[in-house]
Amino acid sequence: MLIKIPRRSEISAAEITDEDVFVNRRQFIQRAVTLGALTSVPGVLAAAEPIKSALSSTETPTEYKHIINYNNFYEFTTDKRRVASYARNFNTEGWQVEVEGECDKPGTYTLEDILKPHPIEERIYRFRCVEAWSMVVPWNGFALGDLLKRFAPNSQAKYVEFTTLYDPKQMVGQNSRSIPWPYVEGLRIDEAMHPLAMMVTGIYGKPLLPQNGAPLRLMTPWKYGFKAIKSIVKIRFTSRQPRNTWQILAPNEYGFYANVNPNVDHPRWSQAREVRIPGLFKNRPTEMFNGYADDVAHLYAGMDLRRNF
Ligand SMILES: Nc1nc2c(c(=O)[nH]1)N[C@H]1C(S)=C(S)[C@@H](COP(=O)(O)O)O[C@H]1N2
Ligand SMILES: [Mo]
Repeated sequence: MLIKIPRRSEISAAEITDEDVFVNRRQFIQRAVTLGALTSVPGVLAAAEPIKSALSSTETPTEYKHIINYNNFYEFTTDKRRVASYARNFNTEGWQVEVEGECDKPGTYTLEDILKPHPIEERIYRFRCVEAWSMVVPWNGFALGDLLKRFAPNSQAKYVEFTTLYDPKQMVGQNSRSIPWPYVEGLRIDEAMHPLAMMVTGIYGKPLLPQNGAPLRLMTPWKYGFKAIKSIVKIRFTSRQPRNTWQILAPNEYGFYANVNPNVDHPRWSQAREVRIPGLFKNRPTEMFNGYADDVAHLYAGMDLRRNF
């Protein structure tokens, strides 16, 4: 995976941020609730307000403009600052998700089928890329486990594998053979069922943009960002550990677990510190499990985290 540290000129351009709009809207709605004036809030606005999750970090979220303009999505381009423009016309109409493998309810589900039963939450999570940059993102979505349970995984379902859309006409980066497309990722079933694991449908109360993995992407905040597979079209339950795309490409650099770990360096760089976008310096100590150790460390009890990186 390439590493590129942003130049100041590229990242600090003054713009009106959507984040201001988001914060103001939240305050407006909160005030309306306090005053008992909820009925005066336009229906659409009230309905769109996600439920605030107790799982949220109290850290200040990264500005929206950075979250939507600094991306890794190799299906479009490897240039982080151009993903947004390459992905602009990505068409997600008629999106379907195939569910396969060790479960009692396999089938083809429309996006509406997938989303319908799940109330949308806002979860503010730290997000740490293996390239040693990080953000704090107010994701919208719901617990992955709540979705997976609907497909009734059976006792052979030890792992779950996710696959991204393959459509080189739209995703022009897929015309390059640098990566064996489609992008694949996987989790152990207990990781997938962990309450922190999330299916993401939006950011800052807005639908997910193509560059961030529209219409549906994974988020596992204690793992490196490459586990957070985008634009998912297939979910497969399996008894065998799936081989994720980066592991196929460079097994000595990218493991299956990919848990954030300051003590296990990437062969080509240290993981001890990170830069918080849009910063310039790696001046933040990396936290074990990205700061979620109290929640997830038990999943790896007794495992050698150097071997199982
Ligand atoms: N399908 C797919 N999913 C992907 C990637 C990718 O190239 N293709 N990049 C991963 C990496 S390396 C990171 S850091 C995150 C970036 O997510 P963001 O652009 O929403 O910040 O997406 C992950 N999911
Ligand atoms: Mo990443």
